[in-house]
Amino acid sequence: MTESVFPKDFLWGGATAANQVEGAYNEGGKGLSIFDMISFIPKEERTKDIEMGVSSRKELDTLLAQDTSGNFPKRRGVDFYHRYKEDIALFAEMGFKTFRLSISWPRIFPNGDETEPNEEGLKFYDNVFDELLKYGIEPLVTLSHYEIPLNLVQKYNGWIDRRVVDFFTNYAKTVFNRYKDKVKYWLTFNEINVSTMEPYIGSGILVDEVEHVEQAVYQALHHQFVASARAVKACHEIIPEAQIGCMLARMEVYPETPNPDDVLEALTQEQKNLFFTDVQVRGYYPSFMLNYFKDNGIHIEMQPGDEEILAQHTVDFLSFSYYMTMVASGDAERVKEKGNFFTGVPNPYLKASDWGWKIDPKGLRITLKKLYDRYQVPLFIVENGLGAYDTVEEDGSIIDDYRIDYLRAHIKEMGEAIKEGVDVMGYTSWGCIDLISASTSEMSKRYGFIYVDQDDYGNGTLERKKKKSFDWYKHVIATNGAEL
Ligand code: BGP
Repeated sequence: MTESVFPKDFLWGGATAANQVEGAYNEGGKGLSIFDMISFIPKEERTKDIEMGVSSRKELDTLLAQDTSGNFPKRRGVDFYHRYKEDIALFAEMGFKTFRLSISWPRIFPNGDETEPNEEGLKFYDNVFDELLKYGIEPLVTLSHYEIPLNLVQKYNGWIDRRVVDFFTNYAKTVFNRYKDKVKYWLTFNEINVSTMEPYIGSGILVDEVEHVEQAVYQALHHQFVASARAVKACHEIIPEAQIGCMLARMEVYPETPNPDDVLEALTQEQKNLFFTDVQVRGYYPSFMLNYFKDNGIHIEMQPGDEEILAQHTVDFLSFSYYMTMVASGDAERVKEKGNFFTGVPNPYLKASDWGWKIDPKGLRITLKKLYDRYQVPLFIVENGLGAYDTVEEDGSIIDDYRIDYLRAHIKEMGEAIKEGVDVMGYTSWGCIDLISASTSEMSKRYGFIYVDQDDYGNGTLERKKKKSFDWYKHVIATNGAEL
């Protein structure tokens, strides 16, 4: 057998988020979350690729008045809430060392601002963690994966209000205390940088209710940074042996040409992407960002002690999602190309997924090297994968060679980065079981090793089926990445 370049205790696994898999949106005492309000819009009727946001109270009220049995895919997920045992057994069969999931904040605090948690919600995750531990799978838990209780939006306009820091701290302490013997790996906010691009999803902000959107967004973000640092502090105090990380939607940006204007633009975009991890890993706002605030009339209101807590309670590791790379041009007039949350100019060297996301395995290696050079903390790839349409053959098989090719190429480059000295803790492929897409609410955009029988409109038996990639990944894990 070829020798593995991956560390012996490398954390192989898969990743999900509560709002995209659980369903049962109104069971077990759960309150509504911001994602429960996203209705499905078929591709032909969509005006933009990303349909994640709600911007006004009126829009929210209209959605609240709608029949809940209709078009709200994130409310139904793939029924993990009732089928977690079956799903975890399949993850165990693949040999997962870890499983990334998120706790739904409104399952624990239905309104977000009460002091007493919902016992039924706590019990659900006890059961899930017990089931994982039964198979020796380490839970990797995101505290907030686009999952703000709706009440906090309605009453406080989300993270703009400083009081939300206390609500979140109470939530974080509650789950650390409850699960201290079960969960050793934690993440604070999923893709924290999405806050500036999608304020409703990232920070629970209704933009129609604020005068200066950027001011509001960065103030909310400051509160999230403080809340994240407080969670790090509490986690270390309550579970000393635990490790807690931040989470970034990583965007590697290439300059289109060696023209210094393109290079400078690429660098500026990178700095804006890395600002979030600068604060969470280094513990302070970088000077280029302070300057940006000054130039744009943004004033961040800080309370005494904020700078100290950011500096003293930095994360143990940096985790990130990686799907694609972008290309920057110094010429702002050029045609913009779509990506997940980012735009750029076309890269003629790369192919794209059916959703236009550029496939770039080597970019993962570049990113790993760059992040490790900059921060010198362990890295964890907690999302990577190919969203694709799958076909169930007549004999029931699903031959997803395109997914295997994608993952193989990325894992290979991750191995190269490790060989070159980068400290990588683990790899959790996104959507290890098919789930509802975050950006489009489609079910047909599938990432899984496990197929779920459900269409974009919620029709289907929800039956689980192994795809060809299931056995492939099982072998990857069994050989600790030596055989891809
Ligand atoms: C990330 C999110 C995930 C996930 C993934 C794929 O941004 O953290 O929740 O869904 O992207 O995106 P999509 O579902 O839009 O294909």
